[in-house]
Amino acid sequence: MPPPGLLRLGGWLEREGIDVALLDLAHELAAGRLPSDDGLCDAAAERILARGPYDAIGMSVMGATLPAALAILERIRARHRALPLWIGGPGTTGVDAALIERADCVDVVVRGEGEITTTELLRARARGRSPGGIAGLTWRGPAGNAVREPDRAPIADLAELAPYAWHLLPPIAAYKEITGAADGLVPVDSGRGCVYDCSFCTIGRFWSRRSRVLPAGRLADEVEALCSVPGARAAYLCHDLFAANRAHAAAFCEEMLRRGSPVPWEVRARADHLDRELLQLMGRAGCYRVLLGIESAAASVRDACDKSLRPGTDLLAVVRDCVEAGVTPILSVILGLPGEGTAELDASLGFCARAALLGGVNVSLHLVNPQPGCALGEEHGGAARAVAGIPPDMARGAGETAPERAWIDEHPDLFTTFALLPGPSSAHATLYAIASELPEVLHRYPRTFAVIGCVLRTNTRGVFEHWKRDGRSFEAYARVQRDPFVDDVLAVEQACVRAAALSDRTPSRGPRARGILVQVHHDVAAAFEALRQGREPVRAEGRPSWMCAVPATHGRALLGTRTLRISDDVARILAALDGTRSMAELDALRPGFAAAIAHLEGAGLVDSGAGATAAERMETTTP
Ligand code: B12
Ligand code: SF4
Repeated sequence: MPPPGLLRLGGWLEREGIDVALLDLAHELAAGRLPSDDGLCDAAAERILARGPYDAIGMSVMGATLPAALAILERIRARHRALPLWIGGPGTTGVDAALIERADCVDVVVRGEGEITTTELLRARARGRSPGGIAGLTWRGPAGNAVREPDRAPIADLAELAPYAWHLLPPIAAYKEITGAADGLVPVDSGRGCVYDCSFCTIGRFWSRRSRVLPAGRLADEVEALCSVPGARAAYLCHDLFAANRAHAAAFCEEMLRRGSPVPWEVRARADHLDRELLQLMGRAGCYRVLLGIESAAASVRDACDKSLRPGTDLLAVVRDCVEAGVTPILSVILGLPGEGTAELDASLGFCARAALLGGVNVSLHLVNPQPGCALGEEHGGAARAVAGIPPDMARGAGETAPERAWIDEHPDLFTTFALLPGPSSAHATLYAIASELPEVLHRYPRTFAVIGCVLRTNTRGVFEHWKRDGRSFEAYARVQRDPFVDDVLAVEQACVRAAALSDRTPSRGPRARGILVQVHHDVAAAFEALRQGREPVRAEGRPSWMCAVPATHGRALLGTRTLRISDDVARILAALDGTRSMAELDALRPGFAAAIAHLEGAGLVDSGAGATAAERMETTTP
């Protein structure tokens, strides 16, 4: 995705009459216009300078990209000693003074919101004045020391923000072509900041513990405007606290509904800011996904990291409300937070496994990272260390070239983004294995996983460890349990995986069945329902029967799959609907077919008549 902060900042500066150029180095790298090896920073510096001359150069950083930014700036400084070099963005949190003291290639750090501070800085520079007295800056004083000006008061009304300066970056379509992402997701600067101060997170402090939103009408305008942006298909609302202001969230939804929900959108939010009624409204207004910072299912661990979740919040109920509203929740859970022992870890993993049984839920597990600028960084940064083979999530894919490593090795305290909390390597390795492998298994095979847990009489971690000791793929591991009930459940879940991936867009002559048929020997539908309700399933063996896995969609988004128990007759009809015969031909073949097909279409099992570009075709499997 393109950088929303710089699109906004660029628009603001242009509106102030300032000549701006933007260069997205991440995009240049992805497009193959920069090398990904040790020559990256040299080439990036060349590329920046080739578009000059400039009065000043600013780099936008996250903790992950800070070493690369410094390596690039030092190369620019070597060529142009007098050119002012500035830095801004979330990666400066907590390290602004140290950067000024230790990095000769940084003259000024713009802390927090950039619009007004950068305008004042540029004006001062144009008049030949020093940055002294400009709120929001940390700069190098005459004696070489870091001067920290007071914090900048945030812009009170975000309606004052400028529109994105789209023309300063490649078009969205160029971003999407390069990454091959079909999502067409575009970031919308929908609100800024957070009032909380979770110990592992820098966002609250970066934005001075304030939360502001773009007025609902303006936000709806910006989301709707994506309709006319080639390559854009959905909006990614950047604000971390969607629905902190419930009235604003509801007003935005109503506004989107009034406009016919023209663009699907997704948000990040806290579980204690959502409720059933709001989620239903969000779902109707086009929201298809919400990222929820769960952090830990153990209240003691959440309290220890100052999550400050409203007492009495029922996390599982919120997840269920999301699912029922057609909004896929992404559950972000951090493993290894201070205070997490085996019981707390098991509570978190159990919560994830339980939530996955609700269907259409994504689990996202992370290892904790003591970044600079947050309480964990302050407390544990000194003892934090990089662990070979375990890239911290906040730094994944960064810091790998020699110039970046040189910065990290020389100043490890500035780059704890690349380190993990102190602890035994074996504990890191265990958590890393769980974080990297459990989510996908829970996504694909939540019920098989749960049924094996019932058979083995063990918890989520127990099944995971048993599987890992076996050493095979999860599917093969499930099969070697040699349990016909597990086989049936696995077969239906495998059908779901394949149903979600089915996509046949060739035109058909007539009705075509959707999904995948599986023959089973147990009452799998009843077992699934029991699991969904959190009960142990009963293995009810019976005569062979049919289940059908069908893709479940919400607007244009694929939410997951549904499974339906169907009769032998329906299975026979579906198997005959391969799209090669028109409705009239089918009806002539067997009178009454048309009525039956219309009924099945209503149940979502069949795609309509001749000429339709059906989305899915039917397959049949027997376990
Ligand atoms: C959208 C988003 C993305 C998008 C777009 C990223 C981008 N280049 O901006 C994508 C998906 C690509 C992304 C990727 C990553 N992200 Co991200 N992302 C966000 C998110 C949700 C919103 C950012 C945003 O739009 N903020 C609103 C705008 C207005 O603010 P802003 O960007 O900070 O810009 C303002 C000021 O900072 C300032 N400013 C910024 N830069 C500069 C530069 C100068 C010179 C000046 C003067 C001013 C200035 O002016 C802007 C306007 O006021 C934030 C969370 C959040 N809510 O902040 C995480 C966040 C920024 N991401 C984060 C991370 C870790 C990453 C990744 C490193 C993850 C990974 N390992 O791959 C990658 C890095 C990719 C990259 N290219 O660098 C972390 C950063 C933590 C930290 N302290 O460094 C955050 C805070 C989320 C978190 N979990 O804590 N991200
Ligand atoms: S984790 Fe979420 S609630 Fe906590 S400080 Fe960060 S953005 Fe705010």
